[in-house]
Amino acid sequence: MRTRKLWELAESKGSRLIVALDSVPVEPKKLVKEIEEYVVGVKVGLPLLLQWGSQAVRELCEAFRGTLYMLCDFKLADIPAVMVEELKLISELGFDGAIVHLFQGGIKAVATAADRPELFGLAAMTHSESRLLEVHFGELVHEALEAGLDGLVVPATKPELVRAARKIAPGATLLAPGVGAQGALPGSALEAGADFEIVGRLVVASPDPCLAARAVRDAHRARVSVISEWR
Ligand code: 3DU
Repeated sequence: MRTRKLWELAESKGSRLIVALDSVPVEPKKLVKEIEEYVVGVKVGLPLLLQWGSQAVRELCEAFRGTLYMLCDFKLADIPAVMVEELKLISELGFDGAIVHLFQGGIKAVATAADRPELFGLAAMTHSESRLLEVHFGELVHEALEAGLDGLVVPATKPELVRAARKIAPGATLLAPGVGAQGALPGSALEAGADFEIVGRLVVASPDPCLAARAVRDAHRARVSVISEWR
């Protein structure tokens, strides 16, 4: 099974938390060291890359890929030939997985590339203005499934879409951003059927990221035990 590392970390650390690193106020390695105990992985966004540079991203992957799932979110949505090249470079930086858009089409060709990281297709977005994607939600999920992607990104702020994705793709690994700063409560997306919650500013912009990460991890633990009693 792909995403094995992610699930093994979830099991061994008792965590369903992936922290989104976008604008980070301190040196990324220092921040990740502080929260490492409570998270299964970190998601690296374009603001971090642009602020700190690709060498810092490479060093971050080198430092933590042994203990964390390293997820890349560079908002990829290009023609297949360019995406294949981007994903090869992302793999070389040391990432385990990458988030890709689906609306541009051609993801099947991208997914067949040899040197690619694990791929999570973005099926819908968290903000209310993202109507055009939402109209095609079911088609985007099917596009990802047909291409054999490893998982989906679904919005915690729209639990009905998390539930729908879980129904259409029962075996997919579902990652849900939108918790904290964007309004969804920690654990709410897990309850709707997601497997992991992606949390950024609630942790990263906190005066005490370590404490914030632990609080979210604990909220997840409470939900996961209730959920597994249901199943
Ligand atoms: O709002 P936060 O600070 O918790 O960060 C959420 C992260 O998830 C951020 O990196 C953003 O780029 C990403 N994301 C969404 O917020 C919503 C989506 O639909 C997809 C990705």
